[in-house]
Amino acid sequence: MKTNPEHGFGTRAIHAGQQPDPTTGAIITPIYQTSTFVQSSPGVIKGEYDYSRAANPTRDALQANLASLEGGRHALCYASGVAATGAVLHLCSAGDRVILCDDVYGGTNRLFHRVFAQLGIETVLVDMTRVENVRKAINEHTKLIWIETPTNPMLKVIDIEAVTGVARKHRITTCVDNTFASPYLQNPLRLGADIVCHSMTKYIGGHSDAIGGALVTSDDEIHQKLKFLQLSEGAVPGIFECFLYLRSTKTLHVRMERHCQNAQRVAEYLAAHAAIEKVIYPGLTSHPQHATAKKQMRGFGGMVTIYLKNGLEASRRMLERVQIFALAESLGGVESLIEHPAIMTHASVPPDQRARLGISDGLVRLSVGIEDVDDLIADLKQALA
Ligand code: P1T
Repeated sequence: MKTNPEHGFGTRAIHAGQQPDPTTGAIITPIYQTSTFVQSSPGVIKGEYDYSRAANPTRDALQANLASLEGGRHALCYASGVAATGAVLHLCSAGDRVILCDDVYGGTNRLFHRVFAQLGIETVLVDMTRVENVRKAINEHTKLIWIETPTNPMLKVIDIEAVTGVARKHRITTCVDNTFASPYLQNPLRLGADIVCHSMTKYIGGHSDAIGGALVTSDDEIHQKLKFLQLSEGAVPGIFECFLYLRSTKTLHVRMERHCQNAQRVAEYLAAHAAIEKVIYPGLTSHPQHATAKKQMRGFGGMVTIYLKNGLEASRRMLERVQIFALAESLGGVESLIEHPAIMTHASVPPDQRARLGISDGLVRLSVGIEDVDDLIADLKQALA
């Protein structure tokens, strides 16, 4: 079926980028598990394909699907979310400044500060919940503004339209890491961003069985540069992974609805619990950027962050006692996960930066899955008893 941008999200999720196989009629795009394509004469290829690092039909179908879901013209897929992030950073050169929001995934922080810093790219950390902080950090060398929203793990919500508006005036490229929201809840290109980045490992994949990343843009020039880098650097996903992601996006809208419902219930339950000092969830009216979240997101997502009253002792006890929630890094799968950012996902963030952000020993992050919510709440109740 040919889809168009007017089709609803669910229709595009299931059909965009995919046609029945022309040779057999198979409804599902085949796994073209091949590294190369035969040529009849040097340089004479049958269709569009010569070598799978450059392009592969299964990956092309996934890329077309993701472009449609984000409302973009082009998508490129990568071997991981950090590989996708690195590809965007390679648009910068020595001497350039990048403005990064202060609360991001620990691996993103490490990539900017410990890999690209060595190549002469300066990173300035900014709390982007105040747009004037972004304005102040811009200088003549600023090439890129990297927004993650909601942020990992503090769930700050950044006004995408406000920040991209400032960037546009200064001709600075913007990239939004949309991993926590997924394309179902938020479409940054429509809010002025130049590039959207995803760790497909999370909600897009949704089943905790593959690692992958993606970039989406509507800017032809940026796409051509990124496509050249994808070919030249080669951090492409495996073909079977592309098939898994293509299968996963078909249910993204249904999964996200349930993630949002369950997370809201879990957040409300924990907010009223005596052992909890504070709950951070964009869907609670107590969240400082609740209004921004309401404006730019279709739902508030599946991530909930909490502070326990008794620091490390209480958080360790809770994390060891959960039965349905699994103690593990990562997020966005159908199964609920729980983790300790200071010791696990954000251990690579320098301690003083963690302290400034509030990533303390009492902080616990929940990725609320799509199990029966009453069972999830009962599990948290017994773990906190
Ligand atoms: O793990 P990978 O697919 O390379 O994705 C990196 C990444 C990028 N952006 C965000 C917002 C992320 O949360 C991640 C990965 N995050 C975890 C593994 C985690 O547990 O937070």
